[in-house]
Amino acid sequence: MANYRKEGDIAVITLKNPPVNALSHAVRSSIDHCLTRAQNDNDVSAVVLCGDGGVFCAGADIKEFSKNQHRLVPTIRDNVRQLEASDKPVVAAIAGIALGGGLEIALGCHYRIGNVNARIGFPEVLIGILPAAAGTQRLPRVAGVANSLDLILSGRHASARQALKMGILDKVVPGDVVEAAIDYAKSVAYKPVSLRRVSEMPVKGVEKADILFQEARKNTMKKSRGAIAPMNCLRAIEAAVNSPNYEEGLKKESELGNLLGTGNQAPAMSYAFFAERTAQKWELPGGKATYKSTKPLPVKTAAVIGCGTMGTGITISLITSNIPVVLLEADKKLLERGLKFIQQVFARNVKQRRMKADAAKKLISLVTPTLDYQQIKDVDLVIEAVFENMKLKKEIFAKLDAVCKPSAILCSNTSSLNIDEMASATKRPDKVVGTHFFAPAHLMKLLENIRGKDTSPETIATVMTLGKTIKKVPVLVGNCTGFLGNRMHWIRVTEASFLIEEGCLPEEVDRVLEDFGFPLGPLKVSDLSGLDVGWRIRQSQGITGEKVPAGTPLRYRQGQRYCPIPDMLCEQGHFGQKTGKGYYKYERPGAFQAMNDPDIKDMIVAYCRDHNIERRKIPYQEILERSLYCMINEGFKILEDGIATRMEDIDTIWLYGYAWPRHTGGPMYYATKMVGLPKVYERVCHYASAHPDIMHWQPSDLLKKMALQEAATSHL
Ligand code: 3H9
Repeated sequence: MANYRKEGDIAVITLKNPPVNALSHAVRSSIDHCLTRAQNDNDVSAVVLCGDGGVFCAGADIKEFSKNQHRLVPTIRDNVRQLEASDKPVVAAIAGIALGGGLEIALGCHYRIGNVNARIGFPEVLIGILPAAAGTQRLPRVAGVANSLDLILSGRHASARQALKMGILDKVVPGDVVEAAIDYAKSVAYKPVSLRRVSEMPVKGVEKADILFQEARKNTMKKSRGAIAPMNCLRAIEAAVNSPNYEEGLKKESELGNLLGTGNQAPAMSYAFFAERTAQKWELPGGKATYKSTKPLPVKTAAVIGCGTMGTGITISLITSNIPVVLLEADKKLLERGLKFIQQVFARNVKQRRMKADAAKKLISLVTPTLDYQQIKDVDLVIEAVFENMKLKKEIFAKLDAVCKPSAILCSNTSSLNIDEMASATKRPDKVVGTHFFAPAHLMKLLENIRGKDTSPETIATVMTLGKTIKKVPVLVGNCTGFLGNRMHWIRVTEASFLIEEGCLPEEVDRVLEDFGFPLGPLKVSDLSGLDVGWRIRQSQGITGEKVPAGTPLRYRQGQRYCPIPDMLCEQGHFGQKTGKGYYKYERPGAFQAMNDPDIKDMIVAYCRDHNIERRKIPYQEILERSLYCMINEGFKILEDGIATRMEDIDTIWLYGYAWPRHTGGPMYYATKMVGLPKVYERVCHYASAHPDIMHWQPSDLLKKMALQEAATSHL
């Protein structure tokens, strides 16, 4: 758990808990023992603390939280105290990462040396807690208030260079950091450590603290959207400044930390952390193949077909991970426009100092633009990203099949169309797969990979691995209309249109969901992604355009209730943000800020009047339940159908593709752990009987089964 060895008179303590040296109880106990041994050994003059496997430490073992084992002594705080109290200088040798509790124990050491590639941070806020092993009290003493607010509230990782500038690291070295730390330890071996004890240092940057806190509070309130950890982190940093001494600050940190530790948001966010990782461990239904049993093919070169918003975003994602891309487009002007967009994105990155100009130039040079299919014949993988038209996509897949080398994998970026139909245009259906990126593709983390009926495990392994390589969160799903994400999203948008028809205004629906924690309500999201997209799909399915005689109360399509308001908007050119009008109005086409539109209100009210629909005031709770439970019910149907194999897959897709508020874990976690399935099922049944003409309210059998099971066990 932690190794002890001696290099001359330097004791070297190496944390050993692969893969990230998390501070489990066993590791913490080992640190305690090793440190005591070093203290008691008269031949030891100084100590180096490092991590095994090129990693210093990723912090507390998050798996211990649900079992409360993180409270067993010695705690991380005890480790920190013991490190600091040592009379012999302790030098932290940081390779790889020092995160959370890992950084806290480093701050317990008297000196910190990092490797050039080290990353440092306090990501606790992302799992709903705060750096409660004195991190909120010690960082401001080392790096100042402004840097502490930046790191602790964002959870971001700072580079070694940044950490050096902030004063967190004393030195950054290019080579072996342990060797460097041993040399450093020798040089400070007999120096007194009292001046190096962080708890005895004053907080830095207190002069401007009031203004910084004021600003941080304003931003945090705006951004946290119901998550309570960010504000508690902020209060803990304030306590470092305002408490009479270090110990009092620590008490406040404990109080705030305990509040988070006993609430329901931290477990939800820890679940989300592991759900993302579980989702990447894909398996086929029935365990026919798994990520463990299947080797991916190498992807050294790729091609992207189509130079629109998606194609260019995908290209940027690939080249950013050093995968050369042949970018193919049928239209020369579009190709030029796409290339210009790619250049602009990198130019912006350079301007914002996210990368150096020469690095950007090198990455842009990885794009080979072309109008000629012959240029893609040798690539390992192709991603088709043309617009959503099956006929066109099938033509392209037939062409790709004819041109590309036999081992090449053919992917489609479709957001809803049938992968098997595209595969049928080729002689290699085993190598056809869906890779659904989310717009903007170079920024959004989710990659929804869709397996067709013939897609081989090797092809699946390749696109799942590719997802990780290009720093996305890949999730594997089955093939159905809308796949997993859009199938659920469309249901919530449809339900929103029924709510509007019955009495809500768009802003009322959106406000409830924004209060719940979404950055944008479903109707603002529809405006953002373009109302015309769904309209064209409905038109192609022949379910729009029919005029309804005035006086007819509600409209039906194929026996189901159908709300024509979204179609009416499109008929009037309201395509959303891009046309400057949708459910909302915008200052100009493309502007982001949605404004309530009195004309929309008039249009909705007139429509209801003309069709004898009596509008009513819909209670807040009903809007919330109907908006969430309809899609949760669909989530259970998706599990039933085998489109997803685990709840974690659904939650990960919603967390990363649709900005589901992380502090509630995702739709399935929220339903299962926060609301309770018996209650969700009861409300779904209630809405099913209130709206027998809305098919999506028919309760899922799986939901029913699990709810009844839970109700039965809770009565035992
Ligand atoms: C804390 O420290 C609280 C204290 O302040 C106060 C306490 C009182 N614990 O992500 P990867 C596992 S809170 C347990 O795939 P990467 C992970 O599940 C903690 N397990 O690799 C995965 O397991 P598996 C603050 C952990 O290279 C494997 O390691 N720290 C932990 O893409 C590989 O992970 C954090 O929040 C952990 N702390 O990224 C850091 N960390 O192979 C959270 C990882 O079975 N961790 N695992 O699926 C991370 O951000 C990333 O995992 C890291 C590596 C950057 C470290």
